[in-house]
Amino acid sequence: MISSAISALALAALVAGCSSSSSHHTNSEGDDAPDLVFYLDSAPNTPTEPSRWEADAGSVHFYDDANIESYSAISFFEEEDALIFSLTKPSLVQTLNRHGDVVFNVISGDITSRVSLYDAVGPNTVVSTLEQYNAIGSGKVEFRGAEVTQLVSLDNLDGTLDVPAEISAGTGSYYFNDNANTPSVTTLIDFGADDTLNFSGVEPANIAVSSYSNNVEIHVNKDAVMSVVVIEGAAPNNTMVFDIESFNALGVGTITATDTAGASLFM
Ligand SMILES: [Ca+2]
Ligand SMILES: [Ca+2]
Repeated sequence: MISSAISALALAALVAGCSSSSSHHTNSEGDDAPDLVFYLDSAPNTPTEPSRWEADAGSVHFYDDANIESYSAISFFEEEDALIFSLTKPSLVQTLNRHGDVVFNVISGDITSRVSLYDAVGPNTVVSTLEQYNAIGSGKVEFRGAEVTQLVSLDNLDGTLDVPAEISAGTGSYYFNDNANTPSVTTLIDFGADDTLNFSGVEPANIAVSSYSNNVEIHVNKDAVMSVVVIEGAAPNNTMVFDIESFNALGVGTITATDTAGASLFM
């Protein structure tokens, strides 16, 4: 389950997307609440083309799940910002100064999460441990131990009825959002008790739920715009799933829905 506070953040982050261009503002309360939250694992990335982020819109907190491989680069990371990894500190965290960019390689098992803070220090500043970086006072890098909910929009995965987009929720905790105003076809694998699927911009009459073999299929028809999600293997043998309530009763994850005003349905 996910608290409404987190889902509000989730939607805000989904809307804000990867490149923050909002105007400069400071956190007027003067507390630790950030102005913006970004989830580094949510954007496409490769070792050679890291996802790019900016921390110049007030206080920005970046979350990175160390159990999900990711390569990210952050510009304008400064005193009021934080980079928060989801694990308690794993045995291997490499910290290096590469020509003024501070690079963290967080290795969890055989999974790497690399974050580069562009132009974070002078080219000759010695930064070879996490503690040395934090002592500089240019933003905090922390390991908080809590799993970070991954936010994934199902509407930009390019799935079609012939070739649905396929996404696994097997590693980590996921919050999937499917906007009823954008067509999409998605297969979810390993959807589990720590995962949530939300349909936004819907009315109850738009949603049809059915099950066949062990799969659960949700069709959302909003003014002839179709969003289809197949949750593989979610229904036990001989179990009928025919609406959102009967799906949620299975205990294999949560489906929620919100109308165009953002109000929760079925709650
Ligand atoms: Ca990661
Ligand atoms: Ca959709």
